[in-house]
Amino acid sequence: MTSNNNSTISGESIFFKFMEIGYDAVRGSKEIDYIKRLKEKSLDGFVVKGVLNTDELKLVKDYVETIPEEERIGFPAGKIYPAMFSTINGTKGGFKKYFDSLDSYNKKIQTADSPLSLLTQRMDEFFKNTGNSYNVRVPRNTRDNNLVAASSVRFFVPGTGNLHVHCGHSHQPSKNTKQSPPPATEDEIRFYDILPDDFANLPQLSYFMVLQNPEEGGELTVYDLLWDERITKDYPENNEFLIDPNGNRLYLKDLKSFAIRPMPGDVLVFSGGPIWHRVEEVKGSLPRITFGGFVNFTKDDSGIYYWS
Ligand SMILES: O=C(O)CCC(=O)C(=O)O
Repeated sequence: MTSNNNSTISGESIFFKFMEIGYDAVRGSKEIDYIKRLKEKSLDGFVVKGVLNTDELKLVKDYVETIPEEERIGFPAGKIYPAMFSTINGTKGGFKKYFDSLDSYNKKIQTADSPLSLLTQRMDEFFKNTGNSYNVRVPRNTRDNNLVAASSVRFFVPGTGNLHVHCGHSHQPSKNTKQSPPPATEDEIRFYDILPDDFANLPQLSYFMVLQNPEEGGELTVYDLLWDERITKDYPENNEFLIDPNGNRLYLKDLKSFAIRPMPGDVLVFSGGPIWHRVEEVKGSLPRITFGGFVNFTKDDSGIYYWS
């Protein structure tokens, strides 16, 4: 697929298999399981247009802008709400901090007429349609059986709003096993210790709905480079080069890449586990606002978990 710069997907060469579809077409047909196609690698990503219509989008966007500053959690690109599951990372208070943040989020989504409830229900419907042969679930943590967050709102703030090059698989244990021995105290828990037993760590997908695009920047750049345990970074924020298995620098400027810029109301799902990618710096006065997370499969491939 090649494309010009006015499209959602743009670049000189579109070297991965990406497609765009309307939400009505997805809802109207159960013949294609798009999520399964990503797992089977006959597709690398897809953009579903118009998952929220203009009125719904306005309602949701206006609402998320009222989320109090003190409830938003800082992350390198700006703020996130609620905290990400990965904040349970074996440091003191991580488990409590995560579930405190989730409590406030759950209250908001359980309020029937809350725009956040509309958004979470629509994302659930979205996965039941795009992954229609799977049993679609949000994971419960095995420590106290509470649901983790299905998605999070990400505010990419102009000035700091970029996400350095990464791929989902490099952030988690590559083996589909848990840490051993089990953590003795709450403070030792890492999020992957309390994932359900049938949760397969690999492969992982990324997804997000755009709620607001910035005036400039904020596009997702995907690189012609796939995860390999031996490809590393010298420090997490390095946004210039990776290090190949022989210790040589792989400069991003020398890699083939293309850009994806979904419109507000669209959802992008892609193989963000294996594909190295980054979010470009947000410019102008408007923050980039997305609502997203990850998708993993069950070990027997009968179900998918979506989570943040
Ligand atoms: O745009 C977002 O919300 C984050 C995209 C991303 O880099 C990811 O999901 O891995």
